Amino acid sequence: MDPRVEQFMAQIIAKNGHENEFHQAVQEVAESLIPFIEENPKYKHAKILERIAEPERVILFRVPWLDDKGEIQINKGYRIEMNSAIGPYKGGLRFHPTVNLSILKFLAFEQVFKNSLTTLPMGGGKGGSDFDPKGKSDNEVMRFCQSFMTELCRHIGYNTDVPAGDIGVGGREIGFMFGQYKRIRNEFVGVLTGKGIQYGGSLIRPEATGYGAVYFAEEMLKTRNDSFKDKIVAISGSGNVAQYATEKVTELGGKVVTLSDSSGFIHDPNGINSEKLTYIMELKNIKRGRIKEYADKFGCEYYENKRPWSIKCDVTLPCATQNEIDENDAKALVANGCSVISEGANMPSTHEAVEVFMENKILYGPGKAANAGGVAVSGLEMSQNGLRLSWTRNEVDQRLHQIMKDIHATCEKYGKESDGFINYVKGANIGGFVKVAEAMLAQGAV
Ligand code: NDP
Ligand code: 2IT
Repeated sequence: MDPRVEQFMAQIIAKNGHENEFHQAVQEVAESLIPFIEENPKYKHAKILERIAEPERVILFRVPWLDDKGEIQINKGYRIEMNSAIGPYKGGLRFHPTVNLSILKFLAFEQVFKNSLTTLPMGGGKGGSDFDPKGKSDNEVMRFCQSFMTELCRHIGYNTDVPAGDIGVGGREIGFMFGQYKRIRNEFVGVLTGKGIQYGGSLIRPEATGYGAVYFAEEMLKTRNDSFKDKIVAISGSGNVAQYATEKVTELGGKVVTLSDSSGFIHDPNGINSEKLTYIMELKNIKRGRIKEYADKFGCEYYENKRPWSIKCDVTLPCATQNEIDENDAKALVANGCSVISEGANMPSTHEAVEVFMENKILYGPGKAANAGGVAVSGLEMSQNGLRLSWTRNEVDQRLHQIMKDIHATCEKYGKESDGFINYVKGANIGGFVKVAEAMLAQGAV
């Protein structure tokens, strides 16, 4: 490791205990940025990177709620307000039993760079709870969301901090939280994004992250005069991001052959066409069932407790969770001929996996660039709420598409190496950093 990065990381580790995921996210950024900052001493003197790595505010609270048996349950609630240099804090809420401070700080840290890359005026934040929505009734989810928002509502606001969804938080949860916010604060404002279309949501927001990750992959393919036509695509996850990534790949002529959940993955060599995707959407969004049921219905293979990275494919879209591709998975993907990775999930590849992609000159789009389409359309939802009008599907989709093209161009600008290879990690990190750093310089030591 570069000794300057090592020295910087020693401070981060000393200050942030055992927060391994946070260390991992900061180190990846530091590796790109420290050489750049050496060439731009104004950022060094103002300690911009040191400041960016410290949240402006961390809010931790108790979330008590009554289950269907009348028993009190207690969860932790969090909101990390990471950076507000270029706009109100913005970022999702995650409800999953693995949620802790390390996970949310890594997500909030990445969000700062991602939101800057979108070109929209949004700072970075993230929040959530260790609440597990799996197996809970709609009433239990509602009572939990109401209790969570009863505390959160005093910390957020449409000019302060605007949460949205992430793992375990979709339209149902956003609806319950919006209702509670409105009831307590007595104001109808765009304080959350990912809202239902009847009460201020944006068309294309549900599709945005998955579509965006595919648009980004398409731009990467274009640099090699290639396209999605006839490509075999392996996708992980089967939630919001995975579903709409599948839809867009199929529309562009590619064939999606895998999807997964935390229990295992399905391999359908015939491809997950639109009829099969409709089944998955019903299974996952309404019945809240398991992906195994797809294999039973359509007669394909199901691999229990396995991830899809052993399957031969041309393009990989990891759309489930952090660190789901390790070094061996990365080697298997490369050995099987995969040459494009576009991350729908946040930090799905370990540090070692990324090294494998780099050594093999894979077109590797890191999450903070590739999955920025979700928060970009959240930004467009905020704009529409501010204007008190709604744009058409086509208008929002075109804006999303253009934003993903622009993010690709930014990555190319800052990440192109002398041999022509585009280092998207470096490009995204520097490209996201510059706007935030300039704003922080202008605003003084705050
Ligand atoms: P969903 O809750 O809709 O779906 C999550 C999917 O990932 C499910 O299939 C889930 O399986 C699987 N999964 C979750 N945790 C694990 C785990 N620990 N191991 C294996 N599989 C797991 O979430 P989203 O689709 O919204 O989010 C997916 C990823 O995309 C996350 O990394 C998120 O941060 C990122 N992202 C989301 C955005 C958005 O707009 N929603 C925007 C940008 C990034 P199971 O049902 O079994 O838990
Ligand atoms: O990781 C992410 O970018 C999100 N979960 C979406 C955040 C948002 O505010 O739309």
